[in-house]
Amino acid sequence: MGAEVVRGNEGADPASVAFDAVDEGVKAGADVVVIDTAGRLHTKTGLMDELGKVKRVVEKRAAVDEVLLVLDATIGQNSLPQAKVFAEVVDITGVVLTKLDGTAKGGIVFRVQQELGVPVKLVGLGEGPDDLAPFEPAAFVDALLG
Ligand SMILES: Nc1nc2c(ncn2[C@@H]2O[C@H](COP(=O)(O)OP(=O)(O)OP(=O)(O)O)[C@@H](O)[C@H]2O)c(=O)[nH]1
Ligand SMILES: [Mg+2]
Repeated sequence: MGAEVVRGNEGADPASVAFDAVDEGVKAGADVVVIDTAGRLHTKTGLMDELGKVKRVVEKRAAVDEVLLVLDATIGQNSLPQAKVFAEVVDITGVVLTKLDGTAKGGIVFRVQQELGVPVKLVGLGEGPDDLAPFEPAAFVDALLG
């Protein structure tokens, strides 16, 4: 996709890598810096604490505009406890619902929305770079009930 990737040394503190990425983005005049917090299980307290730290450290360099929680539509009810734990650690501003191109319809996002009070902003409709699309509520409901 042509994005610049900022890496850290193996074993480096994720918060420091995230800080460096934002620092480089600011210096380069980038429009957007995306921090992907790969492989984070909500049941692992250490990883959740680390996530909170990533946000606090990054905020020393620039304001965080969005905190998106990516939920996999195929995991159904399991999304809810996951969303709750993430919301305790960081202020989530929106949900990304992936894998809506399969048979899963992602009805759990109604509960997630009620619980977190934030909108679904993007949906995943495939594995290609153009398959992340803005969420269209009417089309979502039609697919859910259709
Ligand atoms: N069909 C389909 N596949 C998707 C979608 N979103 C992600 N995938 C696929 O699902 C797999 C896992 O996606 P990742 O983005 O690596 O998942 P992740 O949650 O970031 O995983 P970790 O970083 O390991 O925690 C990949 O093969 C993706 O291409 C989607 O909306 N539709
Ligand atoms: Mg990942």
